[in-house]
Amino acid sequence: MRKNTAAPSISASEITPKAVYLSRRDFIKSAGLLAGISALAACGIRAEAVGEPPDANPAKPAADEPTPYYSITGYNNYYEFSTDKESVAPLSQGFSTDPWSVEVGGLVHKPGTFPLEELLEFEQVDRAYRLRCVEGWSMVIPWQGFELGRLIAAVEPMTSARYVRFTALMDSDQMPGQRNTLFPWPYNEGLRLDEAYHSLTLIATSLYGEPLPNQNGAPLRLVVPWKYGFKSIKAIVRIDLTEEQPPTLWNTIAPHEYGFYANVNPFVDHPRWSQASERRIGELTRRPTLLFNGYEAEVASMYSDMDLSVDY
Ligand SMILES: Nc1nc2c(c(=O)[nH]1)N[C@H]1C(S)=C(S)[C@@H](COP(=O)(O)O)O[C@H]1N2
Ligand SMILES: [Mo]
Repeated sequence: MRKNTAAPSISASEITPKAVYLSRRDFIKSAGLLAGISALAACGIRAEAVGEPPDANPAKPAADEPTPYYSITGYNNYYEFSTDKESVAPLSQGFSTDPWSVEVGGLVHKPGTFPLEELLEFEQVDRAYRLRCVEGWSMVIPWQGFELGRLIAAVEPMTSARYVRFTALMDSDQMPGQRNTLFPWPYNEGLRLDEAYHSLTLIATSLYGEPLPNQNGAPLRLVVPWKYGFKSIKAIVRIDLTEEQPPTLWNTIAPHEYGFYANVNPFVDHPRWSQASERRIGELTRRPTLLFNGYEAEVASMYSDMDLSVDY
C-alpha cells in the first residue's frame, strides 16, 4: 500500500459536498474498501472508484479515516483568538473575511495583490492529509484548495529568491488573542522555495467541501502535511519571496523547541516531550508517529543532504 498519494486534480465544480462525501464514505467503508488514506484520497472522491474490488488485505491496522467535521472545527490551535482550543470556534464566529486579498511581493518580477476570488481561479484540488501538531495529537483533514506553487509561479520569482515568508492578519480589534503581547504578532511562517513549490503544499480554501470555517484559518491558510501543524499558517494576508531564511513566530519565541524546518520526525524529540507517538483525535490508544508524517516517499529527497537532528 502506498502510504499516501496526492489526490487527483479535480475542478471546483467537482468538489464533493460534505453530505454526499460523508454518505459516499460510509458506503465505501461498509463495502470494505476504505483501507487507508490512499484509498480515501485516490478513491473516495471519485464515484467510479467505488466499483473497485475490495482490498485483498482488509485487516490493515491504523487506517487513516477522516476526522469528524465537529472535531476538526471544534478543537483548534489559533492563538490570535485563544490559547484554549475549544474557545477558538466560538470566539472566531464574527471574524470578517470578506473582502480579503493577499499581497505577493519581495523577490518577484510580477508582484501583485490577489483578491480571494482571483485565487479561487487557480485549479482546485481535493486532498485528505494527516495533520500532526507538535503537541502530540493528530487528525486527518479533507481539504480543498490550490497548490501554492501555482501562485508562486504566477509572480515569477527572481533567481535570487530562496525562501517564502508568510504573514497572517494583524487586527487586534477582531482577534482578541493579539492583545496578549507575549507573542510577536502578526503570526508568521516560512518555507524554503523548493518546499513551497512541492505539489503536496497547499493553500486550503475549503474543508469537507465547504468554505474554510473561521477557526480553521478562513478564508485561506497554508497546509504543509509533512511538517508540524504550526507551519500551516492561517489567515494569510502577505507572501514574500526572500533571499534569507525568514523569521517565524515559534522559532523566534523558542528556537531550541521549534525549528524552522519542523519536519515531523519521531526520532527527534521535543525537549519537553517525546515525538515518537501521537494521539489521533477520536482514538483511544496512541499510534506511532511516522517520519515526515508518512509522506517520506514524496518529500525525503528534499532533505537528503541535511542532518535531520540538527536542521529540525
Ligand atoms: N495564524 C495562525 N495560524 C496557525 C496557528 C495560529 O495560532 N495562528 N496555529 C498552528 C497550529 S499550532 C496548528 S496545529 C494548526 C491547527 O490547524 P487546525 O485548527 O485547522 O487544525 O494551525 C496552525 N496555524
Ligand atoms: Mo500545532
